[in-house]
Amino acid sequence: MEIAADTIVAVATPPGHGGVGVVRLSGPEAAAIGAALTGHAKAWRPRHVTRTHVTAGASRADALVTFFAAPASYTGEDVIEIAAHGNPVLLASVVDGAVALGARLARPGEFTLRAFVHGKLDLVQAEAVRDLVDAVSPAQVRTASGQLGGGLSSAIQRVAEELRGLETLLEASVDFPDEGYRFIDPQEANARVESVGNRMRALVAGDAQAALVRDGATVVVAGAPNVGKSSLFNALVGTDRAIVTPVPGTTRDLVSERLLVDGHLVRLVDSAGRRATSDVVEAEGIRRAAAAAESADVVLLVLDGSRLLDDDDRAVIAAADRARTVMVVNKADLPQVWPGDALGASIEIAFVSARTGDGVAALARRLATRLARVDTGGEDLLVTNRRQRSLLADALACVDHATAEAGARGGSLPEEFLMADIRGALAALEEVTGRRTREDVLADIFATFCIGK
Ligand SMILES: Nc1nc2c(ncn2[C@@H]2O[C@H](COP(=O)(O)OP(=O)(O)OP(=O)(O)O)[C@@H](O)[C@H]2O)c(=O)[nH]1
Ligand SMILES: [Mg+2]
Repeated sequence: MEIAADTIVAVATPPGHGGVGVVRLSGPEAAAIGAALTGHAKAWRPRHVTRTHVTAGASRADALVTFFAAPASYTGEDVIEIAAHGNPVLLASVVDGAVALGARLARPGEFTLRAFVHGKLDLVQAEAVRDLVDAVSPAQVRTASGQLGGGLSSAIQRVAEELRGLETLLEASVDFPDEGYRFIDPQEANARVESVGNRMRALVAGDAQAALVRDGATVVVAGAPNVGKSSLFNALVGTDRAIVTPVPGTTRDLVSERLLVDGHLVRLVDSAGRRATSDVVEAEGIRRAAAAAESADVVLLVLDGSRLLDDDDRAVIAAADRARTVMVVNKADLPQVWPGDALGASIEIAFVSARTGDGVAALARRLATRLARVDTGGEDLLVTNRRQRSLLADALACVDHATAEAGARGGSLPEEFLMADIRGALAALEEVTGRRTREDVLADIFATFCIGK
C-alpha cells in the first residue's frame, strides 16, 4: 500500500483537560516543524527529551519534546512528541501552528496505519493496539497486550510458512513431471496439511472464551414477580435504570447494562417476573426472560425472604440450572420467614437487601469469584477479533476440505487439487495478518481507531 509522504499531526491524548497533553507529529518534516514550533535551534537528539517552550497561538507554553528518528519510531518515520500542560485550547493552538507550517491533520488510526505500512507491526498487532486502547476489563487488556506482543501473529505466520513450503514443493512436482520423482510424496503432503489443520483448529478454538473477553459474561436476574429483581439490578448497576414498583409484573422487556464487577466485564440483564399469565404482553416478556436465563453465563435467581416460597418461586427454582445459578434471597431488611435450607445444600445462597444495599457488595464479590472460574487462562493465543476469527475459519475450511477429499480417495489428493486448497488457506491467512488485505478493508479497519493513535 502506498502512503503519502506528508507529515501528519494530532493530539494524542484524550480530549479534555488533564495533567499532560501530547501533540504528535510523524513524517519527513516532523523534526523541522517541531523546531519551528519551539524555536529549538540544535538538531534533535533521537530518543531524548528536550525541555523547551512551544508556540501556542499568541503565547508560549512549557513543553517537553521527544524525538524519534526514522525508522526507530512507532510509525517508522521521524516522530516528534510535544508534551505540554493538558489544556485543549493550548493543544489545539499547537496543532494549528503545525498545520500552518505544512503538517496535515491526521485521520483516525493514521499513525498506526503508517506503522503497519512500514512493517512495524502486522494487522493483527495493529488491531491489538486499537483493542488495547479501547479495553475496559483486565482480561481485555491482557488479551490485547498479548496480541500486540506478536505471539498470535507468529503462530499464524508459522502456519502460513508451512503451507507456503508445501505449495513450493507441490508446484515443483507439477512443473517438472519428467524428473521421474516427486519433490514431495502426495501421501506425506496430505499428512502435513492435516497437521497444519490441527494447529489452526487450536487457534479458532475458544469461541466462548473469546466472546467472554470481548463482550463480557451475561448475568441474568431472574425470579418470580415482585421479589425485587429490578431493585437488585439497579443496586448492582448503581443507577435507577429499571422501573421499580410494588405492582407484580412491572418489568416486561429485557433491560441490560454493561458494567465491571470486580474487574470482570458483565452484561447484566433484568427480566420479567415469571408466572402463569393471560396477559399477552407479559407472556412475551416471560418468554424472553426464560430464553435469557437459558443462555446466561450466570443466573441470579431472586427470592423474597419476607414471604414463603410460592408456586411461582418453585417453578423458577425447578427450571434453574444449578451449576449456573446463584440464589439471592432479597428483602433482608424485612422480617425473614423464608427457611434458609429449603433448597438443600447444593446451591449458593446470598442474602441481600436491594433497598438498603446490605449484602449487595458481597454478592458482587461472589459473582466475581464465579466469573473468574469461567474466564481465566489461555488468553495468550486467544483470537477475540471477529474479522480474524472468520478468516481463520475460512483457512481451516480449505485445509479440512483437502484432508476430507484425500481421505475419500485413500489418503492423498492429486497435487493440483491440494494446491488449490493450500492457496485458498494462504489467501485467508494473509488477509488476517494484512499481508494481502484490500485497501478499502484496511481503510475501514483503521477508521475505527481514535485520532492520534
Ligand atoms: N423492603 C424491601 N422492599 C424491596 C426490596 N427490594 C425490592 N423491594 C420492593 O419490592 C417491590 C418490587 O420490586 P421490584 O424491584 O420492582 O421487583 P421485581 O422483581 O423487579 O418485580 P417485577 O418486575 O414485577 O417482576 C417494590 O415495591 C420494591 O420497592 C428490599 O430489599 N426490601
Ligand atoms: Mg422488575
